[in-house]
Amino acid sequence: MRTHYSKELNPSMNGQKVKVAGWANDIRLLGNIAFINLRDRDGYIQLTFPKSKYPAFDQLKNITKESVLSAEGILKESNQAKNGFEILPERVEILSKSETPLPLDFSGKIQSEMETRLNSRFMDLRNPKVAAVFKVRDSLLSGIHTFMDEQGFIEVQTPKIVAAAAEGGATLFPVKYFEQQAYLTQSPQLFKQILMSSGLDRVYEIAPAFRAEKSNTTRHLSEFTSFDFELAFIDSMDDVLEMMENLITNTLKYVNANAKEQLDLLEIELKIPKTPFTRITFQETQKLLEKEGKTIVNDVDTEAEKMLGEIMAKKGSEFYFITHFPSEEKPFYIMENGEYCYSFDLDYKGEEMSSGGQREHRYPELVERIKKQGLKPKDFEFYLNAFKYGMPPHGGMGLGVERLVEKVLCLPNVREAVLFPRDRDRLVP
Ligand code: AMO
Repeated sequence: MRTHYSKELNPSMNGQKVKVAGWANDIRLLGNIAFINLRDRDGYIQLTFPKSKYPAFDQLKNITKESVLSAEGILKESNQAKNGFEILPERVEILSKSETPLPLDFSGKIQSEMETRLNSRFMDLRNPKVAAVFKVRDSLLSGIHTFMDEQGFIEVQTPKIVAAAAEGGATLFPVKYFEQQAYLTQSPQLFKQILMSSGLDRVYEIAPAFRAEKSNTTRHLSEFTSFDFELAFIDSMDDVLEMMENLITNTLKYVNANAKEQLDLLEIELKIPKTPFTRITFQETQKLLEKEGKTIVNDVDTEAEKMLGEIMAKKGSEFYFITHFPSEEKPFYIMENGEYCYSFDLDYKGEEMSSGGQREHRYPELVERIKKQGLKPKDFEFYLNAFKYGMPPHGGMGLGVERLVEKVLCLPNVREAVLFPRDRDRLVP
């Protein structure tokens, strides 16, 4: 239906016949001339209709704002038009007439509530700045795929309907699975670990994960995109941390190189962090926060995360690892060493992006840890079997893709980084 997208047109094509298509972003009907500002995926095109040259001039009044049009005509260089050219259409076809009034002013001139915007997300996304978020997200995911591929990881898909909780029972969504009780997966954790004993010793997955988060916050979703990797034959947790920081820097470089236009539109200057990222232990974190009057016991709560973000920003670190959490705080699959365990969180500007660690690969120790956490080894038989017949030392991490997009683009809410967010109150659209 088109010969060119807006981006592919320029004044040097003066005199050329072109066909364009898109939405009627703005319509101005004057006595002897009319203008339609046509919007497509990449930008805007000015259609100019002098009454004397366009026989169907009177029919232009039937076009409503946001109707979908195609227009064929001659491109003409013009100093008055924004892009330095306009199109003088010979023919315009209304492909889909828009109803009025519109459910949302998506132009950004009037600030709409997030709820209103999400209710009419199809229209909200017609705002180029809103759409740019998803182009950056796409670029970020391409960057991740590129890096993982270069590092010899294979991409896998593991089940989303599962029989056991990987991350504790509190946030499980139950599913009736024929005659059995099943759940939506919270994380591919158990499966990516099982794969470490299979010989596929570097795997990654980017897939939905589900958490029945009871409270509505700006950083929690009921359905999020979990990017996980698992790496076998590691000497220590440091191997995972190094992979992680290379992954982050390479991915951000990729985004800078491939989504420059969108970053500019969103006025984001993306800084590439220096490696190695700062590493602080949980104990050191406790001390740093204590100085600021904040006490943490076993975990870094949201307030503490934010405070730590400010402390680290002053030291020039946007990305930093918190390592060696107390053993009882972290899931059974993490390897412990007495009081603390080989686990880490990767935080970015005061928010947790990822957590991971070295896993307990020794069967007897793993069974002990499961029991210690009040769980039944029998419920994890399918997982534990993989540890009985040759399981290499391994580690890995899980990262919330939406949280990374949120922080990279300085968005006020994680929902801005999801096309159709799912939360405590939202199931449609
Ligand atoms: P964890 O539970 O910390 O670890 O989750 C990993 C990362 O996933 C993101 N995340 C979320 N994002 C949005 N909404 C949510 N409700 C939500 N829950 C988690 C966060 C978090 O850092 N199996 C381990 C990972 C591992 O050890 O490999 C796990 O799932 O960014």
